[in-house]
Amino acid sequence: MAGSIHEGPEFGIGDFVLLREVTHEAFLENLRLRYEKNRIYTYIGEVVVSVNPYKTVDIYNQTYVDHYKGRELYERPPHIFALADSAYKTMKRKSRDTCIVISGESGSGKTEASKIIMRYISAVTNVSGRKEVERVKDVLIKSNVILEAFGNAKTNRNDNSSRFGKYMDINFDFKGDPIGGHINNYLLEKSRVVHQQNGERNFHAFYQLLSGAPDQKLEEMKLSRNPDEYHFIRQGGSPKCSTINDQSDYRAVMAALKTLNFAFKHAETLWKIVAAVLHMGNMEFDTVDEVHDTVGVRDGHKLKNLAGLLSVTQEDLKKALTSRVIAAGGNVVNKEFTKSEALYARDAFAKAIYDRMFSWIVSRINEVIDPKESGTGYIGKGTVIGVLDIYGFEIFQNNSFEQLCINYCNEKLQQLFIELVLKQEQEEYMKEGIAWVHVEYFNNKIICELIEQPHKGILAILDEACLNVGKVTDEMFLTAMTQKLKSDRFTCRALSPADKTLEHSRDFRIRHYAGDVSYSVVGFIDKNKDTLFQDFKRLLYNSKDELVKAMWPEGIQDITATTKRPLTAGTNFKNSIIALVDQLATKEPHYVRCVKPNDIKSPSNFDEERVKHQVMYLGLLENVRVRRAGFVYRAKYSRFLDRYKLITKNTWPNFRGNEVDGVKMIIKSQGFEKDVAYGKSKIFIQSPQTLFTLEETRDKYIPFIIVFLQKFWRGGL
Ligand code: AOV
Ligand code: MG
Repeated sequence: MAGSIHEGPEFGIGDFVLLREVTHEAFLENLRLRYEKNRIYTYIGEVVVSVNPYKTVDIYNQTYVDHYKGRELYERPPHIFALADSAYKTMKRKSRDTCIVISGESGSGKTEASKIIMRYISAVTNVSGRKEVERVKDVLIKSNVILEAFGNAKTNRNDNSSRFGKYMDINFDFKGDPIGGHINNYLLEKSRVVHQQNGERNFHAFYQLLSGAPDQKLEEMKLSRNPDEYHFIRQGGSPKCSTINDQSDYRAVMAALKTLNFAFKHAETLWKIVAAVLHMGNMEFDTVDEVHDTVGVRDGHKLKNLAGLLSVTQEDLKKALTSRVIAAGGNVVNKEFTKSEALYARDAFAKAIYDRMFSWIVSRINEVIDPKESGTGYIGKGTVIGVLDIYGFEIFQNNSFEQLCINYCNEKLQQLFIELVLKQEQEEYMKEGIAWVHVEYFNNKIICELIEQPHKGILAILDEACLNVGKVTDEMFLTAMTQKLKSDRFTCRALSPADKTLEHSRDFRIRHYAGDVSYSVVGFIDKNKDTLFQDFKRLLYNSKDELVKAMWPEGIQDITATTKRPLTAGTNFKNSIIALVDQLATKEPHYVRCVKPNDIKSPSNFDEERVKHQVMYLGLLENVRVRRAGFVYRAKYSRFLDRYKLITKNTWPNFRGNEVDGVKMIIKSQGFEKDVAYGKSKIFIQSPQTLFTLEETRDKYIPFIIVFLQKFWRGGL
């Protein structure tokens, strides 16, 4: 662990900027070498590249915390702690809001990275041991347990995949201690509540309840322990997952709910809602009137259970499941459902109730971690470090509306990265009075525009299709896209009568920065409209359970009241992502770029092709080039002097003159004058070789210095 960024050839090079040549081969070779030696972190300047080790690596303990605390990035071997420390120092010393943006595809290690960062911040703060601050830290960390239970699921890419986006601000007081936080959540993938692809699971909470709840509780909820009995959680065919222990996770969630001060009865209601969704999935309907094609609920017992769990009357529940009230021309009429309408309404109901519960959980956590409520007595919001951990880029066998949103979000973050990294570099050069050299960089702005442009983009065309009162089909939306979109990033085959049987005729394809993705339009209009009949809202608003009622305040509305059409799911998502990106742009950014070494979750397989693809689309090589375009390395004069003063007699042991003069003496003594530039506060070094030589010379002198110091301490000098 000891040593600087310069660890010796057997561990590869700690900063890609210092590679002797910038080629894909050299980049991959270095990444592979480091990965094989358990060096999972490597820098590109201040950006951390992290490779998922798929095994426990013992590099996060207290010794490591102490080793990185208060140090500069290049003084220690690359580590995510160094980045967390750098964000923390900026926040504390400059009182600047900072953020850490973690990106990479599904399963590359983003969520783990965000937790490691939080634990590091927790470990280095509150040195005076204030009880309230300890509590805040505990609450911030435990909130993850709850959010992951209700918002994560096993997918084919990741056993613990985040199915919602999360941006968490941690607020600090002037001492640099955490005093609270705030979470923004983005679009929970609620279609998972009613459907899972082969090999996948529903959200963890369902399995946790069935495995972990005491017998008596399950009995009260009329649930069996066997997940195969429930339609909504057995479709993926894999209720057991070897890396997950649902039983102990249930206990952890219960403990976390307690730590976060969730009222006991509220926690009970959350599990009742989970149970209600399970029962809902098994609700079946029979046609009772062939002529009018109307339905009734098949099993009265199931209806009774469900009504009990939601604290609503059986009568009202039955009505809402089998019919809806429509206001037409001032008249209110009751319209009975057909069988397929009833199944559709049931699924919409299940998704909505789960989604609303998730949002409620986030808002409740926000109340608890609000800096004003935290009990630390701090007034105001202090300074923040924001940590962004959002769902990674996804390409599944079958990609739908959710994948479009997720991938759009990744496009936006990539765009922000490009802009900020370039901008930051440019600004640094200007600030230091050093000339800037332009570097070509792939820009994905055109893909963002293809999706988000007002009136012209995919989401706008989708909204237009949803606005139409008549029956607009997904296929019509597809045709509208082919007619309106003019971009070489978009291709599609509109449905022609001859094509009807072909699956791909419902697909459109986008060339994303991270690869080509085919999306199936099936369900797009429905998912974007995201309607839930007022009948269900009213039903839940009338629940005797005060929490269920509080989750559905709009149920109070009268059926005849005219209301504004709510924004569509796509537009809502787009707005929230644009707001997020704007917010991130105001903060000083730090980046973690996560790489997935293979698709089989193996700790010892470095799949060159897969990694190369990620290195390419994450623009890592361009990142290195930008960084090297001018100078590979820069450091404050004082830091540089401290580190290298031992290599000349003139500066060792103490240099009393001006820092810049001291630095110039060192550079001159090694003959590197032509390879450096002197900025206002920093020295800039152009070639990696110069830095290597400086480091090697320093290493050579260290044994003499130790002997010197030993003599000094013994009074021999
Ligand atoms: P993700 O957040 O990037 O995917 P995770 O952070 O959930 O990915 O990582 C996936 C799995 O990889 C974890 O459950 C761990 O088993 C393993 N892993 C990742 N990082 C580490 C690490 N530093 N040390 C040990 N194991 C690790 V997604 O949320 O699917 O986009 O949507
Ligand atoms: Mg994740």
